[in-house]
Amino acid sequence: MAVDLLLGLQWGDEGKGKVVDYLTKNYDSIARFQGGPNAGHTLEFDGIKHVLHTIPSGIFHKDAINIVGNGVVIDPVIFQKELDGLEKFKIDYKKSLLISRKAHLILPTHRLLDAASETAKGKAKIGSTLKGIGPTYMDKTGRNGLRIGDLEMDDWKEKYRQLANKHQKMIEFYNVDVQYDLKELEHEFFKAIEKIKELTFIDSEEYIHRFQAEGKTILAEGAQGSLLDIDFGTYPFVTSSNTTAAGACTGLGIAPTKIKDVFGIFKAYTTRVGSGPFPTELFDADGERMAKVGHEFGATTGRSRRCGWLDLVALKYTTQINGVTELMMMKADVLSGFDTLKVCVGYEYKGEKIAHLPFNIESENVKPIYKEFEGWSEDITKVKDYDALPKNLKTYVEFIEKELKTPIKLVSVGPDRKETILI
Ligand code: 2SA
Ligand code: MG
Repeated sequence: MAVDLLLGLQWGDEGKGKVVDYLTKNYDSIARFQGGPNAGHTLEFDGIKHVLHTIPSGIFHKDAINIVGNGVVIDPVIFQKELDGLEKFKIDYKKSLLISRKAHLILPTHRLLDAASETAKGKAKIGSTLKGIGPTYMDKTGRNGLRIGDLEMDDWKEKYRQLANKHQKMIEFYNVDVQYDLKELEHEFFKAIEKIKELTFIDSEEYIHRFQAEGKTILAEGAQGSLLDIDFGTYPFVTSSNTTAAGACTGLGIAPTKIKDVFGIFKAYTTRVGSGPFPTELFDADGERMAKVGHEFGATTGRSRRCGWLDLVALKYTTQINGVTELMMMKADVLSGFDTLKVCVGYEYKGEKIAHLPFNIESENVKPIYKEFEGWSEDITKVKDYDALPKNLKTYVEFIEKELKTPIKLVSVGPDRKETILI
């Protein structure tokens, strides 16, 4: 059976968690393929808000199998906290949560290295979530990493020690002020490892292959967004994994020929957390309004997110790279009440008008060219049918569809599962 992918088309926080939760009933399994606890997937239902970091968003559905793929990096301490959170809601995850033996572990010293590297960069810092993501993927590609499967071997603690010792030397090399008590961090780490060892470890690529052969369906859930992709994002202000469609193949062991639909999730406007270029960023009352009405704060770090108008140039680029078959527009309700809306349809770049993403999209090089749309003032959160939406919102939706040559199949009008309109 085929696999469908769900990905963010902007800089993350598009609302992927909500859509996965909404779609889970159609799939036998939900699988994460990249990233780690830098992600913050927010789900809201029955009046309660849940934030997941490493665990797939299908965990609240009792029949779904949730797979943490080989492309994911796992911090046992954060993972354990997520499990504790599930226990509070009496979620029985022991049978429904499976972890790839090939997933890499985030060590306490990876987190310290992340902090040291960011401090050393000063003003040029990436604005990382400080979860140790970059250093862990560096050890993976540098062929030094420690994996979940190593925990089943007798000598894993020796491997751990070797790696942690090397990290300590590297932290010294950075020569910055990073305070830590490694004993305390390790105590917490080893305790969390014991809890993780109670879970089922799998050879996920083999498991997924068998699962498909039995006719079962999988939804691969992306984390962060396509513009944070290590290859195609706004480098170096990106995360350290492939957040685009190809990442699902390498991060789960799924053949490209098995992928059917690619759901591209985007917000009706744009946000970014952390440093890096953002051509349509707003520094005025409109941006403040988006941040306030949209509650634009990082789900993992609580940092405020930068806000701006929808950037169709960037969206076209990520729609193409991912081969998106269906678009889903989130947070349309946040735009209610604006007199005028703007959409970026091109850039002024080196005195020329261009309609693609150039190599260098720093704001001093790129000036957005906007098309204006009339806004709407109605409260749309209770609307159930597309036809009942304000005319100006439908004009906005249909313009985006036409420009991206891809249908918009879902419009979200509020954070709750129920506040979702299918088209
Ligand atoms: P990292 O930690 O090394 O992956 O950071 C590198 C860049 O990637 C950005 N990044 C993110 N951007 C948006 N959302 C993310 N997840 C959290 C959330 C973020 C939070 O869902 O809200 O709570 O702050 C996420 N994860 C990584 C990051 O800002 C850097 O620009
Ligand atoms: Mg998020």
